[in-house]
Amino acid sequence: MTKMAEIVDLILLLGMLLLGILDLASGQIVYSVSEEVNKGTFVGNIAKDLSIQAQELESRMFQMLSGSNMKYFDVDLKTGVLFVNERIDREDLCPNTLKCSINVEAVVSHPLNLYRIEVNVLDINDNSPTFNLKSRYLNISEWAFVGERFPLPKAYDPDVGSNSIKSYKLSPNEHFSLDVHSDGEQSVSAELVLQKALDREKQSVIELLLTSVDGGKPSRSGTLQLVVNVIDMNDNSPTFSKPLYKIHVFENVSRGTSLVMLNATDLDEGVNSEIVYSFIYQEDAENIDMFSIDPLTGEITVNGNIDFEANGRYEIHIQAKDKGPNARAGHCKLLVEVLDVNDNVPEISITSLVDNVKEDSAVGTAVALITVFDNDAGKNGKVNCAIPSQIPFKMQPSYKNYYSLVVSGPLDRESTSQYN
Ligand SMILES: [Ca+2]
Ligand SMILES: [Ca+2]
Ligand SMILES: [Ca+2]
Ligand SMILES: [Ca+2]
Repeated sequence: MTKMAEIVDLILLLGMLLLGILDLASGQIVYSVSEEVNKGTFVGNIAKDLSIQAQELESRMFQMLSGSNMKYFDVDLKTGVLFVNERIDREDLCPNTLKCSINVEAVVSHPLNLYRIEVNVLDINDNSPTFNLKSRYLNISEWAFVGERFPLPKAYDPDVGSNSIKSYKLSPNEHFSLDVHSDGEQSVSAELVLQKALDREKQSVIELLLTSVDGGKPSRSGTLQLVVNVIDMNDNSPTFSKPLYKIHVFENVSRGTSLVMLNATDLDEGVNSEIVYSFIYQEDAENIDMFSIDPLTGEITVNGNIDFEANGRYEIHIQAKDKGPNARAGHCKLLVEVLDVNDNVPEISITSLVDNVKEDSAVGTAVALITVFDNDAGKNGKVNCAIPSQIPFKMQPSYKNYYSLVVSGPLDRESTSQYN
């Protein structure tokens, strides 16, 4: 056919369409073909379906009308077979629509006729569900209630119908289950449901795998890593390493000396575990001022002059409090035993004294009663009382700190008239 003849034919055809002479409905045929099939795949036999002899196609100048969809198909003029001429991607051709079809038109002359051919493109499951993220972080308080729900991102699958997303699955774990909602076709979503209470102190991060599965045969799937960060709550009190600390200190210890480092720990995190140490002032504990405590380290130091004789034992109550909201506290007791140092000189007092001793006084005659007292305690308070041995007197212990000075040898006024 010459170019001129073609144009004439076309004008004629358009004229007929305008006048409504051409019966389009009579020329309508419908075929179906799957997407992504090979070039040359049989779609239908046009000659047979339009009741045209295959050998007449050429003589009646059968031709597909130029249009944007023509490239997908071609006709073998010898056999009348309509076949796939180019790759058909349903998802590219008809994104987000359930039904996808390609309309092509064909024309024959003698007599002139126009045919419309509709080819339905059938979906195949050639896409896997995908999430637009590799991983999703969820911050969940360790105080979340069992039964609490947490929405999850949806996956996307460009296929349609049963080839699209059908369900979600969750990796086995002890804390969460999955609730899958199917709100009609193309809309399946999932929520995490807390099944067992969280405890940040036991496990602070929980990793899960969410899998989206489509309904194709065979099915395809896509995964999303879920990272649950368990947010700390102030549910632990500081605890001292020992409920009772016992220390000994010499009474002459100098001010500022470090005595002991108390240690408390709190299993929580951040401010919920930051500890402040302090003394608990009780009614009978005014002597605590002898000591001080470092609020940050728990170090106890001497803050006064410790005097065994004034107080030999201190009992101090200490608290460790965290800085969290609704602060929690732990307690311990510190016992300080003061050790005596020999810092007191024995005091000797003569209770009674015989002014004159006769030189014929018998051995054993008491001439004085002496009291010895030492403010120190224990060994340091023990007093040994003695007098020079070359004189005829001796000390004789009588009762506790009392001694008697007794004559221990012959007295001779002529040789020694006075003893001091
Ligand atoms: Ca799919
Ligand atoms: Ca598909
Ligand atoms: Ca705490
Ligand atoms: Ca906690």
